[in-house]
Amino acid sequence: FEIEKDLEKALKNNELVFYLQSQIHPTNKTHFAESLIRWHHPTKGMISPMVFIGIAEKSDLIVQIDQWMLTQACHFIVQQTLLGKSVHISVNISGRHFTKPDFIEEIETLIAKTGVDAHKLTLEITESVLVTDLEDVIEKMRHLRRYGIRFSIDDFGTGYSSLAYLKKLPVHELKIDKLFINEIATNPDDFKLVRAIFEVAKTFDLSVVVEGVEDEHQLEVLNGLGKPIIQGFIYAKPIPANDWAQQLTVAQ
Ligand code: G
Ligand code: G
Ligand code: MN
Ligand code: NA
Repeated sequence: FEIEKDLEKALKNNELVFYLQSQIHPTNKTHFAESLIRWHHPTKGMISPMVFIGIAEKSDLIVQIDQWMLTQACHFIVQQTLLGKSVHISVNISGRHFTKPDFIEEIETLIAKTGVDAHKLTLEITESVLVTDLEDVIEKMRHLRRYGIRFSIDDFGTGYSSLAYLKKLPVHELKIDKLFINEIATNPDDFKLVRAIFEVAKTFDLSVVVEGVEDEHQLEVLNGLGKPIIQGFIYAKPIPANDWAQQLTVAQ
């Protein structure tokens, strides 16, 4: 089983599947979710992105995967909006993709082609992007923000970039990785780290999404620190987008 070759086929043969995981906001009436890819392999069954994203990132395959997902997400937003549902989708963008010279153009084309309201779209990038050409990153974000697109830093705190960039970067949101959340209710160091990230977010007026919340103890600790957006199994697992859509209520 050669992942690279099979992935190319998967893109052609419609084997990729679009999943969504709810992000629970303390107040907002809009339904938020992160798009997460799955691969329905003809003989191996469902394959987790943990297995293939890393390999795809070694080539432009990851760009094609991201583009496939972005297109799905935009069509989904348009479709739900027509049904009177207010949704907001966060899409993962790999570093290789974001740093492409024609990234802005690609997103502009996507917005034009799908007719999506870009205010309903967040792009998640990781810190790895920020250690490349920071001026280029800022320029791209500024440009795309004009359409209403939001930016989020995924896996915040797990990379090697410095905090200095935060004051320059036109991002809206930090996502705290599950790694910091696992023992937040029992490990004082993890608690202090997460508290520090909340402080940083407040300083720069950024939203906080907390990933990997699985139990009430974690939730209690987090709600004591602020009122973050929660993405975790305690509320919802990633499910096929069509199933996710079934549970939505009409806005107003
Ligand atoms: O559910 P989870 O196992 O879904 O996802 C594992 C990893 O795969 C996550 O780190 C996530 O960022 C990554 N991932 C999921 N979907 C996509 C995608 O469409 N594009 C990229 N670049 N990464 C994705
Ligand atoms: O792109 P990112 O690394 O943020 O992707 C989120 C990852 O976290 C996905 O793999 C998703 O399935 C996973 N995830 C989200 N919530 C939970 C949780 O509560 N428990 C576990 N084990 N994984 C989670
Ligand atoms: Mn993500
Ligand atoms: Na993460």
